[in-house]
Parts: sequence; C-alpha cells; structure tokens
Amino acid sequence: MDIAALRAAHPDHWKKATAIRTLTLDAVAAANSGHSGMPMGMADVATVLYENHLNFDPKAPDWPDRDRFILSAGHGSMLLYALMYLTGYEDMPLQQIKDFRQWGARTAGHPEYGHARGIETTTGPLGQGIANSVGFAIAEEIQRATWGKKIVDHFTYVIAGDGCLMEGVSQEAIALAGMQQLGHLIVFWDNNNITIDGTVDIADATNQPMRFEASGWHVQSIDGHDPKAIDAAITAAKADPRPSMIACKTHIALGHAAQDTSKGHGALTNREQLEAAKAAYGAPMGDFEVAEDVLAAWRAIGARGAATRKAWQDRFAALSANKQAEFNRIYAGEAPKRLSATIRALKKQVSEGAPSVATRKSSEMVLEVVNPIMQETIGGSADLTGSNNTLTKDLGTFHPDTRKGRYIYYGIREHGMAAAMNGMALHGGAKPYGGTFMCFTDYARGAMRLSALMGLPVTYVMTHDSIGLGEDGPTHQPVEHLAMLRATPNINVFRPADTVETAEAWELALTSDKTPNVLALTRQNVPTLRTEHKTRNLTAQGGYVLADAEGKRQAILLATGSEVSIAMAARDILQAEGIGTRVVSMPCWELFEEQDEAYRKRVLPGGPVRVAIEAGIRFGWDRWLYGERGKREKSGFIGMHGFGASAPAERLYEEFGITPQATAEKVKSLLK
Ligand SMILES: Cc1ncc(C[n+]2csc(CCOP(=O)(O)OP(=O)(O)O)c2C)c(N)n1
Ligand SMILES: [Mg+2]
Repeated sequence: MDIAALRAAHPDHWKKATAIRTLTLDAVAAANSGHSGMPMGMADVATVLYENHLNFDPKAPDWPDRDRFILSAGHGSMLLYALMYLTGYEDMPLQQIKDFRQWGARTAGHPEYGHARGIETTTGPLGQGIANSVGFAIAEEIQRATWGKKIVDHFTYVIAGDGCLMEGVSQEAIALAGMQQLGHLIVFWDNNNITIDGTVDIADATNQPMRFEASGWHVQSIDGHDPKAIDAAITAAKADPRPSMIACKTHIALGHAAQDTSKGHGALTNREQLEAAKAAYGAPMGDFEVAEDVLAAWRAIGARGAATRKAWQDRFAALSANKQAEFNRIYAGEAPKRLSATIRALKKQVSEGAPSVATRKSSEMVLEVVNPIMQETIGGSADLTGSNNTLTKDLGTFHPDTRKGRYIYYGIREHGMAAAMNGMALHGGAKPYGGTFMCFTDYARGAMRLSALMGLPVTYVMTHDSIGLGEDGPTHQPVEHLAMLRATPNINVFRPADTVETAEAWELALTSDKTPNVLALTRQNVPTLRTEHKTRNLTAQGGYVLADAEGKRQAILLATGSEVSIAMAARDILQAEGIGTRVVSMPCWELFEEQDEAYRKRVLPGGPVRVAIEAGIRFGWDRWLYGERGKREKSGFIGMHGFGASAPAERLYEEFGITPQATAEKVKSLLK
C-alpha cells in the first residue's frame, strides 16, 4: 500500500484514522499481547461510520434510540476501545487504554458487556456478534412498529471478519436476517484475506457477496481505505430496505511491516517496526500520543449526537405519562406488577384442578396468561413450535409484513436463535424466550454460554428433557445436558415437577435480570403434585420438602422434574413398610445453593439415607448426596449411566431402572 498516497488523498480523515492505529499499536505493545492488525485495517471504515453516520452520544451511552455498533471481530477490541476513548466515553479514559488487558481494567482482551458503558455486547467467540446483531435488529423492528418512528428508529452496524463469516452460526444469522428483511442491519465485512493460519484461501473459497445475495441481502464491494467510497456505501446501505453487507477490501496491519500477513493478525510489538509505521503515518511518535487537534476533531464527532438525543428526549417527553412509564419499565427490565398475581391465580386453579399434563404444556399455560400482560416477551422456536408449546394466541408472528408480531419462527437454527435472543436482551426493552429439544442445547451452547457470561435475562424453553421423550431414541434423549448446564456459571436451570412448579419457575425467569434461565420440560404427562395451594413461590428456594416422613425419618429422596412423582410413589412403598421417607423436590440447584445454611439443613438434615432420582447422568449429584451433611455409604443414585434407547417411555424407565420399586429397594439396601 502506498501510505503516502493515502495520507495525501484525505489528510484530515487520515489523521483521525491514524489515531486508532497508533493507539492500537501502543496498547498492544504495552500489554505485550493482543491483536493489532484488525483495528489498523478497519480504522478507515470505523472513522467514516462514527464521523458521518453513527447516531451516538458518549455522554448517554444507554440512550435507547442510539445506533448500535457491534464489533463481531472481537479480537480487534482495540478498535472499539480507541473509538470510545477518542469520542469521549466517560468509562474509557486514556488510562484504560494504557491498562489494556490488565487485571481490573475495562479494556479486557475482548470487549465485555458491562465492563464499560458503550460496549453493546461481549464478542470474541467468532460469529457471535453478527448473530447477536440479528436480535438487535429484530428488537428494533418490533419496537419501531409498536412505538412509532419518533421513538424507535435506529440502525445496527456490525464489523465482521473472515472468521465470523466462516463460523456456521453466521449462516444461520444471515439467512434469518435476509428472510426477515432487516433493513436496519448493516454489516461491514473486513475483507482482508487473512486469518491466523494464513491467507483465507487455504481454508475457504466462498464467494461471500454471492452468499449474502443468495439470502436476500443488499451487497456492495468497496475499497475499505477510501473514505468517500465508505461514506457512499453506508448511505446506500441505509436507504436500501434489505439488510446490507459492505465488503470492505482492506489491508490487515496497514502500513506496518507485517501488513497483509498472518503475523499482522496478532500482537505487533517490535519497537523499530512500530516506530517505522508511526513515521510512515506521519503520526506523533510518543506512546499513546494523539495530536491535540486530532483529539479535538474526534471529540467533536463525539459531541455531534447530543442534539439528536435531545430531540429524541423531547419527543419522548411528549408521550403520555403512562406510555413513558411503560417504555421505561420495559427498558429497566422490570416485570409488570400484575405478574405475581397472575402467576398465583394460575397456581391456585391448577392446584385445585390437579391436571396430569406434560410440563411443556404447563409452560404454555403460563405463557398464555403472561404474554398478554408483558409486551416485552418475544417468543420463538427453532422449528418445534408445536412440540415446545412456545406460541400463544395473542403473540402474532414477526414477519416483514407484520412487524408487531412477537413470535419468531427461527427455522432449524438453534445457535442462531440463542445468539439472536442475546441480541434482543442486549438491545433492551425485550424479554426473549425460545424453544428447542433439550438435547439440542449442544447446538445453541456457544451463545448460551455468552447469555451466562453477560448475565442476560434470556429464557431457554428446553422440552423433551429426558428418556421420557421415548421413541425418538438416544439421538434425541438428553442425558448429560443437565450436568453441562449446571456446570455453567450463572445459569438457573429449572426442572419443574408439575404445572405449579412450572408457573413458579416462569415467574422467576421473567423477574430475573442478570441470569439466563433454562426450563427443562417434559414431553410426557406428569401428575400435579402441589395440590395444596401456597401463595409463596417455593421454587424460589431451589429445593423444598414436598412430602415429609411419617414416623421416624429414615430416608430422604431428592428428585427433579418428572422423577419427583417417582419419588412420591417410592415414598408410598416405603411408608407402607414403616420406613419414614421425606421427598425433596429440587427444581433449581442454583437457587437452593443460595439459601442459608439453616434452611438447607432443615431440608437436608444429616442422618437419613439419601437417594437422588433423575433421568440423567449422576454427575453433580454427589454434592447433595455426600455433601450437605450426607454420607457416601448412605447414599445412592437412580438415573442414567449411559445413553438412552428407542422405545416407549414407560418401557425405558423400566429397563433403565428408574422406578418407584427400584428406588425403594435402593433405600432398603442402604438401610441395612
Ligand atoms: C469461535 C472461535 N474460534 C476461534 C477463535 C480464535 N481466533 C481468533 S481470531 C481468529 C482468526 C480470525 O480471522 P479474521 O476474522 O479474518 O480476523 P483477522 O485475522 O482478519 O483479524 C481465530 C481463529 C475465536 N476467537 N473464536
Ligand atoms: Mg481476516
């Protein structure tokens, strides 16, 4: 690249873009780690976007109608940090850039949501950002249709690299965005032909523009270092009703000795080369030095949005007091006051009627009463709507012609669905939930982990939660999934035993704001066990005594979900033989763990033998069996020890020994 020619062609632009490049070089050099090349290659695109198009106000990073900027290529985090510092975000003073990647700094290796106001999402696992952006754009469409353009009307901009586009989840995202005609979504592809292992062609020969076009996108290809071309492309992208992809031909590590090589992808720390690059740029030579006039120009860009935001605030203030309160409520992520009364009424009705239904059906019963009072819920399923029971009558379908619809047919795209739900939750004003078979949590896992890491109120409706699904067989029968989800920090995993517990779990899910929730729900019918109405949400304690021992307490049975009724039947057998048996329902381990010692001790006192019953693998159960005052030699497990099989559910429970009789036998053998 002829750096001198670039400098000469657009000197003012050049200086601004150069500040991003030199801050990146200096931060990476100071940290002695990081990724220099991507920010250096995309600095021109980012500069034009921030200068001429992005609606943002660093003084109000949470302003609801701001444009969103998502750095899907999260390894290029210094691009975002430099932009935030230069435009004047309060959470991003120069010291943060100096402390790049250090303990306690907001400038983590990859951008992390919550570390600094202005970081819209956590990225780094490639493909997640572009897949999040689909959810951001969906939330914006729904809210624009609901509130009107005066209140909601903004764009979602994404920078994605070769890696993001190679990841499978990007295909799910691109296809969904194209079909849904998300015209306010604009993706810049950093087309630098470099990844870590070499040039892109050693692993990929996809025609990316044609790929996007095939899914219904508006596509342009430009020189990613030409500010005029960048500006014109963004203008055209905004005007087009389709989602837009702008293929930006760039040079990774522009102007550095490592330009256009894989080496340029990583940490460029060589002092001489760093100085040579700065000299070629015509940049100040000092570490972290930005010329005063250049910083002032950037700060002016940052100040540009204040008037736009003020105008928005005036329009917002013109809404009725009720509407303002409702808008503020959904953006604060607060459930409506009516929610708990609604849940209580359902619980009472169900306790009295005591239906025998699958908990997936129970979940639908809850959603039928909740969706009408919570306009922020956005439901959906990955092509299993009739199985997941996620659609309720009032929702309407989200579609290019029906933008107010709150139900999304995600298609067979579990990972894309999960990532889109993260995007909706991050956008604000949305409480997404989505369903698939529990077994396919695996397919959604990459995004589910980020729901947990970011602490997003997303609810996963995972039905067909055990061998109880029957004939579909071991390919569809989750056995290790509960353990995997429970091992993931900051996810509440609910496995309710009946409709009452399902209603309680949903209440907790809908009122959570920093924790994603998984509801593990049955395909098969289960009896109502909570036949005595209690207004209190017992599931909130995570585990509780469902039925106590009569006579001397000799055994405690711990169970979740569909196995709680098995525990109750085992208790009948044992009590009939004079063995006092308590049944503890444990719908949510994580919440039980949070209870104080005194409560846990009341539920799980030392002494009696303990048997856990769950149609999954044992992994994790020892904590409740041996720990918590339990004893190894006085505890047992009734559950799965390998994969399931294809047969009717009752036969499977027999064959795998998950029965009341087997449970009673296990207790008796431990009492000997
Ligand atoms: C899911 C995932 N797999 C692997 C990585 C490790 N990784 C980080 S960057 C990168 C290469 C990305 O190439 P590209 O997007 O073209 O970035 P560039 O080299 O152009 O900056 C890889 C493999 C990752 N961050 N996420
Ligand atoms: Mg690349």
